[in-house]
Amino acid sequence: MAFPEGFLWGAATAAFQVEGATDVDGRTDSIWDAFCRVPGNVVGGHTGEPGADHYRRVDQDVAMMAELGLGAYRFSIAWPRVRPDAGAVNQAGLDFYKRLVDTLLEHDIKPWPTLYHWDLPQKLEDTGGWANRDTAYRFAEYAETIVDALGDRIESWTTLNEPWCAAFLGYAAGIHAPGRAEPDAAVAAVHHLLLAHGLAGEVIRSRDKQLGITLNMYPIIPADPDSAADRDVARRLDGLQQRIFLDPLLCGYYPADIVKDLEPFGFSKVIQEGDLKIINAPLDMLGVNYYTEHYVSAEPGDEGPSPWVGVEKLSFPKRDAPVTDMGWEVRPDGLTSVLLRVHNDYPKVPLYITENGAAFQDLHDGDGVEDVDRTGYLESHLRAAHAAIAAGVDLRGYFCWSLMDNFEWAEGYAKRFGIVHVDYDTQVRTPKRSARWYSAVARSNAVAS
Ligand code: PNW
Repeated sequence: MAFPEGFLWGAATAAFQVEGATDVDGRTDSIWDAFCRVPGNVVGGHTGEPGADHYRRVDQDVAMMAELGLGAYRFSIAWPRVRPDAGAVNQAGLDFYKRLVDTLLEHDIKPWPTLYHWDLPQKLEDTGGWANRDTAYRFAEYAETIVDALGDRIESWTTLNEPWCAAFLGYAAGIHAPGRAEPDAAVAAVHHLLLAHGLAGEVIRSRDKQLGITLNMYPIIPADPDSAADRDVARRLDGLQQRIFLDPLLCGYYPADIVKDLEPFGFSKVIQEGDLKIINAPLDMLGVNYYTEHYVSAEPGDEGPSPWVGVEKLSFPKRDAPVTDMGWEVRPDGLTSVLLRVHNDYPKVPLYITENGAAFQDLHDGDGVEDVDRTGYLESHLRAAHAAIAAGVDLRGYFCWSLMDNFEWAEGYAKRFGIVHVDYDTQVRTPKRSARWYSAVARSNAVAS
């Protein structure tokens, strides 16, 4: 099963999840450093230390990527390294990313940077974080710093990773940093994140670079398609998860039904004249992160803070399917369907799968890690991606999540997503069976049938 010529094969990480070294070379706190210190927020009381010690082992890690035959590395840049406290530029922080990018290029690996993977400087949270419009302008300043520092070496820039998580898990459910359960703040955060994307996009495009953003997408399936209540919950979830981002980015408007649903939370009050034009700046690529489907019912479920602002009654009934350690059902067909959906419902834009992967406990067999389940997950999803290409989708690349085991946010280090195993005591890296399998895919540009 061959992929189109030039298809980009990569692996992804994010700064806070892998770098460690949280207090060296001038880095200051992000909202995740502060969030991790609050007992109960992260399983096991885990923090950004040691991460995978990527900050200190970056040379070795890039050499490992080269050995695996990867064509691209998706990483994120830590705002609190580059402009600590969102203040003056920190040369030492810039130097780390320059060195990373230079080393990648020496090995012929395309750098695929994301400007924001959730590590907002805590100093900005102290003045309201993403609920404060000013944060969007501060993000554009930071973007300008890094684009000008690295611009000669980078073709494509991604502004944000999964603004849905940043806004709704961070400000409504409160299960991600900054841990606020304030639905009004969450819907304001959605708009300010999109505005931040647009403002940074102006900087990126003015430098003749390619502009992208990454969204996490799920097919939303009503449990009972004959139930008007289930269908309405599915509409609302699709609106909050997908359309509230895709519509303004690709079409220049917010979905009218969702604007109405979010009226009690003050959504339209934060939108100013001219904002949608900024947000709708032409996109050169759209990143899709895919893990699972949402199968949803209007039967009441768990109470308490929820990311689904305004949706009072909902639950996610279990279906008969294998699940990963995250409790997420393995649903490869859903990947074909989200890709087709963007392709069919929106103006055409080149697509990349910027994350896809699975957490499984690793089985050690001698010195090796025989992650048959993760290998199977990747293979079934690559088949699903191939099916989308065969149906006409302009899919240009795939990044597995993740290059190596790392800090899985509120789940700490217990959940392992890596195709490379990390021993957190010794920081020894061991490519798993999935890495060997994926390496063969990347080198041959095909999945063996
Ligand atoms: C994404 N949810 O996060 C992120 O981009 C990665 O940093 C992360 O490690 C990966 O997926 C695996 O979780 C998500 O609860 C975290 O819906 C949580 C959710 C979705 C995405």
